[in-house]
Amino acid sequence: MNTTDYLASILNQVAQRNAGEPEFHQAVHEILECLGPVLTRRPEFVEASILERLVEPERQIFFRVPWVDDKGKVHVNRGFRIQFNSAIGPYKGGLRFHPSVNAGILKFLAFEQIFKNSLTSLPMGGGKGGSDFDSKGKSDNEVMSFCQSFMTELSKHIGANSDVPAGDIGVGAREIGYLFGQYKRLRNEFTGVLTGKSLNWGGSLIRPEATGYGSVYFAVEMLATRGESIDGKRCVVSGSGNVAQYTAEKLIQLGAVPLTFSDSHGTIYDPAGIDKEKLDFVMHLKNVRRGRIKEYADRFKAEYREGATPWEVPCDCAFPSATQNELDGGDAKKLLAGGCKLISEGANMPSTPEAVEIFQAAKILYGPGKAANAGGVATSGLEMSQNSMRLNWSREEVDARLLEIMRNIHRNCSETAELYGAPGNYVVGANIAGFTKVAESMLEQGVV
Ligand code: NDP
Ligand code: 2IT
Repeated sequence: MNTTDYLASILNQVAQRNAGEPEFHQAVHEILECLGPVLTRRPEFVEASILERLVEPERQIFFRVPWVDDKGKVHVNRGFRIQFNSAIGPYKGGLRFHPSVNAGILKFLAFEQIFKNSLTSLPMGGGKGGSDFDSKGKSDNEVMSFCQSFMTELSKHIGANSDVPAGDIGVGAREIGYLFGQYKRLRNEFTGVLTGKSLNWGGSLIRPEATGYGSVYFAVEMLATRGESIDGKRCVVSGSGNVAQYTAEKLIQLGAVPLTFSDSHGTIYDPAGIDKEKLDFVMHLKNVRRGRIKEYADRFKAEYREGATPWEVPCDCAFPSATQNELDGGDAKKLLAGGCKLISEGANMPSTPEAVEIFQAAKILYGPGKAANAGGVATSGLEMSQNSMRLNWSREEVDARLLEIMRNIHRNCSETAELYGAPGNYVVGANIAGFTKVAESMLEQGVV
């Protein structure tokens, strides 16, 4: 069988075995379509059935999460942990709490995580978990009740040396606190079993900022290849959660001008630019009061676009930082028409395949999520190191390491793309570089 037919047969098998999971198929397709040239150079990967093994999670854990609301009513959610690949380290990846969560979404996220974690150069395998729990409108007490029940089951399957979860959509400092408290109570162990912890009890400085900061550092590196800087660039940002907030913070620090935020209800557009004071308002609104982004437009002179995304706002750079498939082909065309020259993906798989194709055809700078947003998990890796050593690095030290890691990822992606005849193509570079390290490790460890 030639390489094209071989890759098609694997994709076909993935589609059949994982029916009704379009996001997982999409993530596998996006990786596999880059791997042809690697398989030609490295036939031993085909002989050892590396791909057949890679697309099958090592372990999937599904469980019931019963919990009691403030009125005494019992609810039941679903809990998941996908332990996808442990070739290069303990499973590592976030927990997502959102009503849209199902096995297919978490498999796509865990699969992406394998290659992202490989790119960081730190020893972390790929995993992801979460629940269809919706924290919107729930009291802190209800969120705690849910988290304690969720961890009661999850605690049987994780550990500082086996699987180390963290945050993702709907899981921030509050949830990590409740989850850690319950783990410690069940196991009578104070370990680095979660990352994104509070600074008071084993967290790392810069972890909250890391995904957004890293996405901007990656953008800075991409711009440098064209002799440009981020200073003065007008930027659109989607989402208004952890990643979006710290993307905006770093943009402001570097002299760029964020223009938008969004949430699942709509987008705010501030033509005057979002400055530090306005960002502080957003952080309080979203992290403390847990309100809607619309309030920004009530507070400052800005436009609120109900039901809209930020992609029609003219800009130099775009930072999709909300969720998967939030930017489609039509949006990609709008961005290009508005003058956009760079996309750095803070979210996981935010651009549809059509959008990616349009960006690549236009030869603009396009940094795929698994490279551009790897700063979050990389800093989780640094948190694990600090926990193992039982010490804390300073803010400057962690930030310097994050910056160095993002520069290395950029260099690795660029050099790999060049080596495989696709200069400037960060999709090819990230997928091949991330894959090769994992595939070699699997080969070295035998058939497991
Ligand atoms: P948060 O929960 O802090 O924020 C999520 C934001 O995205 C909110 O503004 C939310 O709006 C919006 N959003 C979520 N789902 C949808 C949807 N279906 N449609 C429109 N908007 C939506 O999550 P994070 O900032 O942590 O995560 C954002 C993205 O970044 C995700 O793709 C995540 O996987 C990725 N990521 C996160 C990392 C991290 O360290 N946290 C690391 C690497 C990637 P609303 O409040 O209305 O739901
Ligand atoms: O998608 C991601 O990389 C994350 N949600 C962060 C994972 C982590 O373990 O810090």
